[in-house]
Amino acid sequence: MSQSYSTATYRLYDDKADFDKKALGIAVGLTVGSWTELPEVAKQQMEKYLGKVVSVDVHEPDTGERDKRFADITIAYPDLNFSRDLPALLVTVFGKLSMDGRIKLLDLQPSSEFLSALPGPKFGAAGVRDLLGVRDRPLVMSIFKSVVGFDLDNLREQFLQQALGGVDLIKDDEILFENPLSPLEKRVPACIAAAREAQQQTGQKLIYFTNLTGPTFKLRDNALRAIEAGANGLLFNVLAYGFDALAGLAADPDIAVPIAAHPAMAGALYPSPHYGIAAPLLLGKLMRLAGADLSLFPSPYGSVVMPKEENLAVRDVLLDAKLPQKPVLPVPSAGIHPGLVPLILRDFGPEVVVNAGGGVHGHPGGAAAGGRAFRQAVDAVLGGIPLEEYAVNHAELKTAIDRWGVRTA
Ligand code: 1AE
Repeated sequence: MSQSYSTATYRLYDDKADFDKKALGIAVGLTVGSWTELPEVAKQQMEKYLGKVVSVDVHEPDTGERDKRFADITIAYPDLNFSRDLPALLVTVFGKLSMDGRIKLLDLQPSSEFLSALPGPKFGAAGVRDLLGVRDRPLVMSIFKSVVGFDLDNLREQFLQQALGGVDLIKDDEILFENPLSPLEKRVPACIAAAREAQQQTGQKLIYFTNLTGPTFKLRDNALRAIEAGANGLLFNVLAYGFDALAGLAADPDIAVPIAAHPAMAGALYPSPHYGIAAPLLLGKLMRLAGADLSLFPSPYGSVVMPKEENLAVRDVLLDAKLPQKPVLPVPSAGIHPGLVPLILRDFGPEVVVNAGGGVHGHPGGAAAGGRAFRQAVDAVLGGIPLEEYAVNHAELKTAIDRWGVRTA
């Protein structure tokens, strides 16, 4: 039977290194440790555990700027060497190596055998749409703002106002943890009751992504407590806990609600050209393999930005039809306002969540008007009507445009 391998691709900067030698050093060093010194009989036994250099693509700068010299190196790792979980794969391919010079992990191509061990998202993009009964338009999400130090009545009212605006999804702020003013057992029922109240007026279903927090070993209990209290979605700060914590939650049959992955701390990992993990892998592929139903990440347009090419690469991997795990809803976020909706829909297409906090709550007419302005902006774009023209008969959109303007590029 032929052996299966998972591959990793790195970008390695070095002004004078022999990149072929470096690649061999990685392939051997991260698998069997040493090779040339082994006696022939040991080599035969160890061969199946030995990493292999797949390619070394050297980029010599023509300007003579030696610090820009790099190579893209792909190494194949025998699946025999690690168990079928993300921590084992990540530590194998980028454990000690992540600290060894100017090296960035660009991509992982796990074998189909490895992939088949990861169930991925329970709902995925289509499943979330099924829960909402919305299949024909981009979804709109609103983020709670001003949560710390606010009591239950205030949060309930904030939730109601957001829901009345006709948004599909509402997420807690990621910095809302267990606290005496708005404990999970009281906050969730209050918000879900507000969702029902709003639904009577808007006719619209809504998912509330309650922030799942607490020590790692209490996450499962806390998730079940939230669901018991009525939560129909969970927000999770994946990178603070690790991908395997998400994988455990997503695979748990008792946690039968969608999970939105927040990118908190991602800035410590992806933005450097020299170090860390590339955004499409970190916020795209790994989130999907671990089981996020929605993945949030900075957009190219708002207040916290990611270059557009990188951004669309995150989107591509979340939706890539070739991966066996269900596609994940991309949620480009941070500093989004209704005047950005044409750009978001142009670049991301219909399978996207338009997500805003300040862009909803900062609407001069309040959060309900803010939500309506977003829904109107989406309708305008889907109808092929410029926002300014649509705004003539849509007061909330008009006010939003007066406040934030319309970005065309
Ligand atoms: C990239 C994450 C965005 C997020 O969580 C958040 O709270 C955004 O808020 P606004 O839309 O920038 O106010």
